[in-house]
Amino acid sequence: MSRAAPPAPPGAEAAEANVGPAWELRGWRLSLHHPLVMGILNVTPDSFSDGGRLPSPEAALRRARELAEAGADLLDVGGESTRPGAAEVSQAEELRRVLPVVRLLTSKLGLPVSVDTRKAAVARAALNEGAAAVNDVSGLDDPEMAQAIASAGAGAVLMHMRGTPATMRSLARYRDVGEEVAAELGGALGRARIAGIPEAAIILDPGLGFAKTADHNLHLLRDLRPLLALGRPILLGPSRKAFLGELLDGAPPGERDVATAAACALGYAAGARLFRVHDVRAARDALRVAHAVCGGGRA
Ligand code: HH2
Repeated sequence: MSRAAPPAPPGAEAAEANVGPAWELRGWRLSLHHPLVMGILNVTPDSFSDGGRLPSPEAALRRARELAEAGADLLDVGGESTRPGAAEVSQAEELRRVLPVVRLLTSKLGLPVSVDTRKAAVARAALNEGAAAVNDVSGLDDPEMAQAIASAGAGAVLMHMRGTPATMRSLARYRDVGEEVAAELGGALGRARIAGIPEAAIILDPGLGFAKTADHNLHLLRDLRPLLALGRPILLGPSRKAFLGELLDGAPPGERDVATAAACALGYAAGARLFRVHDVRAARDALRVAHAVCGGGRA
């Protein structure tokens, strides 16, 4: 008796059509034929789940090695918490936190490093220290950011949010969250293209938790088709976020890694290809299962 092939998961076809073979970032080529995991390295005193854990560049390097060992494909270094209500960090302070860590990681680790920043000056300095990509949660809000990325030949993650971390909560109002996030992210994509950032360098992110309610996050995880229609691979950052805590009867951030892995697997089935997480091993394992179930074979 022969079995019918399982139906393709929603988004899978669109994902295959537009991911292209690889994400190209400053000489690195990360294949998108299997899920990619971005390990989070927050060098902040106040990040919502891991603030204050990495007091020195050496501690950051030790943590980076653990993330690499667990299977991270790249590492994302951030010097500013963007949790809801977070205060802005000065450029000088962000540079002081981020640069020594980027310098150490790019010289000691054989993995690409991205810098999580909204400031073009911080991006430029990190790129000078060897960072391969910029992860901009503001979607190129700083008028000099697109040029900073383009002239370095760096990769770009363009995330959707509204307002700033201080104001975004009140801006979580949508008629159709998927269509509106895609339309607004399309503006950032246009700015990237005009600045000359190559297509193969650009990744899009709906910004889970950024000007989104829990229901908006669930809707986006369920249906990424409007974003996939923009024609670029999708990154998701569900890691330890409050909407998972709500689903787990108020579990604290440190107890949300299994839920994060589940969200990654479902996001993969919906068409996302990159995942920004704290617990790399858990996400990696869940994504290997998702990849095999979706017909991609063994990752
Ligand atoms: N989420 C956070 C930070 N950067 N970047 C992208 N591309 N996508 C995300 O969803 C995303 C991101 C917030 O999480 P975290 O870094 O854990 O916390 P904090 O902002 O408090 O440092």
